[in-house]
Amino acid sequence: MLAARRINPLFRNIEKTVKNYDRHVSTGSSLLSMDVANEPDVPKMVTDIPGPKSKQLIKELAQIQNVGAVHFFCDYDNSHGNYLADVDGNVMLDLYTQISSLPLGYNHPAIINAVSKPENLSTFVNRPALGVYPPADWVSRLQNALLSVCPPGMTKVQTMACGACSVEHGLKAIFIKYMNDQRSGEAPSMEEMDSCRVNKAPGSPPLTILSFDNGFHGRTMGALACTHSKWLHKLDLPQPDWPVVRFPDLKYPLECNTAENKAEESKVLEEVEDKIEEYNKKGLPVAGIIIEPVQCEGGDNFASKEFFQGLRDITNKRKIGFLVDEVQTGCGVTGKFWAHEHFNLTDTPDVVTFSKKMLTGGFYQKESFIPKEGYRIFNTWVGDPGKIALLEEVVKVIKEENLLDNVKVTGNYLLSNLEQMQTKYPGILSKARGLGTLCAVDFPDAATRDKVIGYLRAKGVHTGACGEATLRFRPTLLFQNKHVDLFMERFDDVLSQVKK
Ligand code: PSZ
Repeated sequence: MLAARRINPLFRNIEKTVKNYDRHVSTGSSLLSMDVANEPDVPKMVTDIPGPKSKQLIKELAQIQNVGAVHFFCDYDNSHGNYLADVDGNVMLDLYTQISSLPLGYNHPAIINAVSKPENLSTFVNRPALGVYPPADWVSRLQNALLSVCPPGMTKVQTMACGACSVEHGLKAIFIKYMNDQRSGEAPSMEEMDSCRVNKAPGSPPLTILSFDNGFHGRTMGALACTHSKWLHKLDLPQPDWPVVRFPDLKYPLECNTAENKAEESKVLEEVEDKIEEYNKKGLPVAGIIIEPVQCEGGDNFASKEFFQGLRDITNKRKIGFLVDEVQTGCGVTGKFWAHEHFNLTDTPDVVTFSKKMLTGGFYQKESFIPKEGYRIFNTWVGDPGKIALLEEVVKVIKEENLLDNVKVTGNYLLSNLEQMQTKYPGILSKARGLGTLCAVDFPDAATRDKVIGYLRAKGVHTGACGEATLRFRPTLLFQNKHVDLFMERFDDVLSQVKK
């Protein structure tokens, strides 16, 4: 850290940044009217993107890796709050935030502070195999970082590495619970223990998980079997025969299509029941259902709380698992800490997965879904205490600064502005929708959407796409109305250009 202080301009600024931040926190000022540390007032664009330095680095990286997905190289030292700097000196308002994974933006003083505290040094230096050799502060860190923001009614948490890894292990917890119920809690037979090692029944039972078309749950093999958004994720990879049901296709504006949307959701719930019956009958019993509270990668598709209540009721009635994947919707972006809190479910989900803004992967689970034996949900690291130390700070800031309120205020403002823009540009924008700052709007086609994203970036606003023709908003929890105004001004310009 000392060596870094000498050479890294970021570290030179730490003390100043942290001191200013401490002053801000101690005065208890509200972020709704507060500047984020070191954030610029406006974007600054000096080159095309990718600029010459980015292009050179992309060329060099191409000698080592496939660079087909690299947009540009970033200058993280000079990125602050909601603003991302690139290596060519461009500074953009970032509404995409590393694929929706920055709770407090870039170089937040509370996080820098956590990294620079001497008492945290060992946590960052020594990475333990947490499942077998946890450090003394592990319990209190779990309590501060993860249990203090448990979904209501849930009290157990398991850390993991990334989102897909969390989904994988969440699915395993569901299968293991299902088979434990089948055996009425008895120990497995010798035959089961022998046969599973070579992928044969009865130890490897032909169980399935029901998922939804256009859902995204990660790219590892089990998670991928539940992922149905783009062919690029799936092509050439063998997949198990697991049931897939379409996600409700709601008509907008919602308030003008209530009856139709209700009928659509009831129909999908019937299709879920039918599909479970079909798979049970053909000897591939459905052990659980996995779903995102809002289908994010698949196009920001929303369904009503009644739909989710219906699913929870089906899974409870049939005694199968219900996994709610909050990797992208969790950590406050919808205005509640967990998106499924909006649904008033009759019972908590059985498993809730998280990652992205939570900085660590993992999942909450009902106690009955924790396997009896150790080493069943396990790997070398089972997460990373360094990330939990950072999450502790993030959770503290979210609470101290009432960031969920900030998200509600900014989210409402963003959505009402999108609705106004949709009225102004009816041929270009449709289906403005959102919960908190997790907002989206549709374009007539991907080409128009991508053109708008390009033009916006040239004007210093970095946004992201999802689904076929959707623009999505994934800002930090520090995103404020003034940022919305700045975006809308540029959005209006770009749309009037596209309209011509
Ligand atoms: O292209 C990709 O691999 C992307 S782009 C966005 C994601 C992945 N999102 C990750 C994600 C998610 O949105 C949901 C709802 N569930 C699971 C995942 C997987 O998380 P990671 O990427 O950490 O494995």
